[in-house]
Amino acid sequence: MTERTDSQEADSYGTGFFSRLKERLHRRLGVGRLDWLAGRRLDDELAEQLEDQLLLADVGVDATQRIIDGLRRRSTKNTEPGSESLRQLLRDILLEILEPRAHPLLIPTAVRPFLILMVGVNGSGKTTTIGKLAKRFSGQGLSVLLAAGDTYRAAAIEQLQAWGERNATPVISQEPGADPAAVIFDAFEAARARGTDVVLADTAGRLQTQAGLMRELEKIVRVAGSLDETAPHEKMLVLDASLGQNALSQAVEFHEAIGLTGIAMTKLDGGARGGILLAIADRLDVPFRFLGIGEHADDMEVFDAEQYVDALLEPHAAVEEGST
Ligand SMILES: Nc1nc2c(ncn2[C@@H]2O[C@H](COP(=O)(O)OP(=O)(O)OP(=O)(O)O)[C@@H](O)[C@H]2O)c(=O)[nH]1
Ligand SMILES: [Mg+2]
Repeated sequence: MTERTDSQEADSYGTGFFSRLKERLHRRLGVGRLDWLAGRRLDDELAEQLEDQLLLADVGVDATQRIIDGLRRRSTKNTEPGSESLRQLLRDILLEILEPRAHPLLIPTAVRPFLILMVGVNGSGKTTTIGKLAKRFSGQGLSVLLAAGDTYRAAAIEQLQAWGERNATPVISQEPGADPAAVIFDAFEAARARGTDVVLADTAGRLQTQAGLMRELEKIVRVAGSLDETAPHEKMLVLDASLGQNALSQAVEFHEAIGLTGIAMTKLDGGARGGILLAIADRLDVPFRFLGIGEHADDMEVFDAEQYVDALLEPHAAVEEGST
């Protein structure tokens, strides 16, 4: 893995977000072409066609229904809806779904150490996202410590150590097979003793059973709470956006088990259509914090609802290539 250049690094801290997002997000992202809306009224045929496009983009049945219902309700007030007004209505409705979920992760100065517990199924991008966050926070002048809470696989500890070396960030780890709650407990105590600002705790994505994994995460949360009753201060689910509706069921399951406070969506540079964020936003009141758009340390953006909706509705998307 190679590090990226300084100009790309500057970009990832806020400027040029939209152009970078468009450039990096996979061209499949989006609901597809909408020019066929031109000059048409919202009749049943149009509603059905739009419904198909939303479903293909992973928006899911419930959120798609909500969007189409919203369009029907509002467009009846409009006697002659042209293409722009329908498109504008659609944009408004998507924004109304995503805007309430746009709360950036803030690290209050009064909370030290600030413990971020990263959870998610195997391969979703937890360890990579920890590396990206460590770089981001260090760049903001915060001291960071990593906790190797995925003790299920020896390689997981090594992978986290590699990220620690890349960012010059200390890593607290124990032997493979150790109790993850104990590792995170130790890391939190060490961070407290050293005056560290942020602890990023990795966890396993797979145990023998999914129920076992949820019990382990519940225990970690309990043990962290015994050190500081407000910890973990962030319980962040890492979700692979290319999994489509499976990402929604994962979000529901993790939220029921430990009560999530944030979501990082990864692999939006892959084959994802991106509508899954609408499905999740429609179902769960959990903010989207970050978008992962690559494997490198700088390939992450803060979620912005307006820019995301514009990326979804951009005509550059899949249908142009005839790939739906
Ligand atoms: N294209 C792309 N790849 C990503 C992104 N985030 C992570 N990956 C890749 O996805 C793979 C899995 O990432 P990990 O960070 O190891 O996932 P994990 O959740 O820690 O997995 P386990 O430790 O097995 O539970 C790696 O090859 C990463 O490089 C992303 O935003 N875009
Ligand atoms: Mg991992």
